[in-house]
Amino acid sequence: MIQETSKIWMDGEFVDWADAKVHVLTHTLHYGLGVFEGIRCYQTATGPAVFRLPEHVERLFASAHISALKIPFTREEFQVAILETVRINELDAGYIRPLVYVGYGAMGLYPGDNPVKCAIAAWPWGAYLGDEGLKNGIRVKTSSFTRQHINISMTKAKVCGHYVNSIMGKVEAVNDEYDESLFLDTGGNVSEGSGENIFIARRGYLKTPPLNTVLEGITRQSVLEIAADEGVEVREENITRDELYCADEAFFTGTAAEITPIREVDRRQIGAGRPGPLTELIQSRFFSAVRGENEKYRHWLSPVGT
Ligand code: PPE
Repeated sequence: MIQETSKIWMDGEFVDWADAKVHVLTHTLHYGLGVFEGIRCYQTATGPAVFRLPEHVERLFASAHISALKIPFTREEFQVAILETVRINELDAGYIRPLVYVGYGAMGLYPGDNPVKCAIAAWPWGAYLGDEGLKNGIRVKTSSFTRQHINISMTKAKVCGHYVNSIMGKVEAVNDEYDESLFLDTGGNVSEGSGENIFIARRGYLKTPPLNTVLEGITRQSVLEIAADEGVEVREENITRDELYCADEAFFTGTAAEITPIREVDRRQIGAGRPGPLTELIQSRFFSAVRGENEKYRHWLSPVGT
């Protein structure tokens, strides 16, 4: 169960958690055209701070633009509302979920003049794939469902309906007693997890799929920057399934998943079957960055303030 907090921001005002409701004929609930974000807030020595807030708000607006939804707020208003949502709920650390959806009005596929509605919720959320997974690595199953084709779903947009594909894979993986699913794209290359980007390490360098069929992950981007600062080469190139099987290391990146090592794929051990040196390096640099312990990455944090 979700850990409830006190208030949810809805269209410019805060309402009690229990009152944050919509009509059952809300357009997005039927057809899936809505866009969302997942953002984390971390505890730092100088108080809670939101990780890469402008980048997340920018992606939310890009998702809306791709989906032809006009958000009735500015980027600045959204950023302020996100910080206020963390503050009002007195969260030290947690997860923030902004959502933009098509409200009640006409039914039928044409969204017409239905209002574009917005909400922001925030709640405490620990390790997405478990503390044990974060520490020792997770077991992954290649999904029998293919990732959406780039001209079927606009993968640069974080659209609610895209996650049906993710859920199919996730449920299949969990039912088969794995922790997470991995999708291949229509060309057969490794794409991404149900809610994560993937990296592999091989012969001393990192490799991640190019931004064709995958979400433009903000954690992925942070890893690219950390790797560059550490002098670790990263190639944005296609990865095949057998190449993944033979990787020295592999890990998932995502706001919810953070940096989660992968220790097994399809019952094949990856590398030594535990987090390898590059994974541990990236993971430790990432966690010190989000906790404000590294001056170099201080600009990634927006203090929540009092
Ligand atoms: N790919 C997908 C499909 C995806 O959903 C996410 C985030 C990523 C990659 C990584 O992107 P980023 O968070 O910017 O590094 N998935 C979000 C939803 C998870 C959920 O279960 O809900 C997240 O991590 O917030």
